[in-house]
This record gives sequence, C-alpha cells and structure tokens, in this order.
Amino acid sequence: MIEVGIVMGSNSDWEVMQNAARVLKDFGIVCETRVVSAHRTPDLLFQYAETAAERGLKAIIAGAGGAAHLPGMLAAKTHVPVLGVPVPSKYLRGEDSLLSIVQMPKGIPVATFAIGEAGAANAALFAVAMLATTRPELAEQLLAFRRKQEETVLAMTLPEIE
Ligand code: RP5
Repeated sequence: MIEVGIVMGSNSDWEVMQNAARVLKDFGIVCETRVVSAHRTPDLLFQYAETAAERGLKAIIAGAGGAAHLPGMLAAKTHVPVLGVPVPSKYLRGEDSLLSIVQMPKGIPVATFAIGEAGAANAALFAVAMLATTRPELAEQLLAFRRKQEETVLAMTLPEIE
C-alpha cells in the first residue's frame, strides 16, 4: 500500500526530489511520485489532494521552486500532513521557494524543510519518523540509521598541520 506521496511542480525538480524517494525506498516505505503543478495543472492538484486521505496516504512530500504554491495549496485541500521542500530556483537560488512555502498564514500548516537535497532527504526522514510512531520495527530502523551516522562522524579524522 502506498503510504507517502512525493509530488513536484515539474520534472526539473526530480534531481532534488529523488533524494526523498531514495530515503523512503531505503526504509522500505512504498511511495508514489507525481508531477503536479499548482499553476499549470490546478485541477490535478485539487484531485490529488482531495483523494489523498481516502487513498491511505499518511504524508505528502511536496517540492516546488520559485513562487512555490504547491505545498500550501495541497495543504489547503487535504488534512494529510504536507511536508514542503523548497527547490532551488534559477534566479533566487531557492530563497523564493523557501519563503513561499514557509510563510503559510495561520490555520493551514506546511512543515517546511531546507532548500534542496538536504530538505528532500530530511522530509522523507521526517515522514519515516511520523510512520514510526505506530510501527516499532520502523522506529528501530530509524534508530539504526542514526547510529550508523553517529559512527561515521565519530570515525572522522582531520589532517595534521605540517
Ligand atoms: C515550478 O517552476 C517547478 O516546481 C519548478 O521548480 C520551476 C520550473 O519549472 P520548469 O520550467 O522546469 O518546468 O513550478
């Protein structure tokens, strides 16, 4: 069963958003990936959001760049939690995307992540954490992932100064 939806405004967002798909796959979470544009395919956006809950989605990771309406508009049309990922834009390097997504007026929240790859990966890790609240085996997987990261950092060395 598909548990998480990953949507983005264009296939040009895939380079960034594939990082979310990769994390979910590594944790064995079944997700779907779709291009849904807020301003170019608004009817599809409404349909996607309106059917998300009944289709069993537990979270929607939405990435967009520029005047990034996608996460906010999805959140307006569904109570399924929306995790927004600002995609780097051509002229403003994603600061426009970030502000468009993060500055939701009170009442309709969008959880907003960092610009770019880190944001996409962290949105997926956040979705994993949400699902893990009711799935002990997933919680254990998440803890193992963190332990591995910790070991990597603890093993880091720095060059000697000559
Ligand atoms: C946004 O416009 C998309 O999310 C993408 O980040 C940006 C550019 O889209 P394309 O012109 O590459 O299709 O809607």
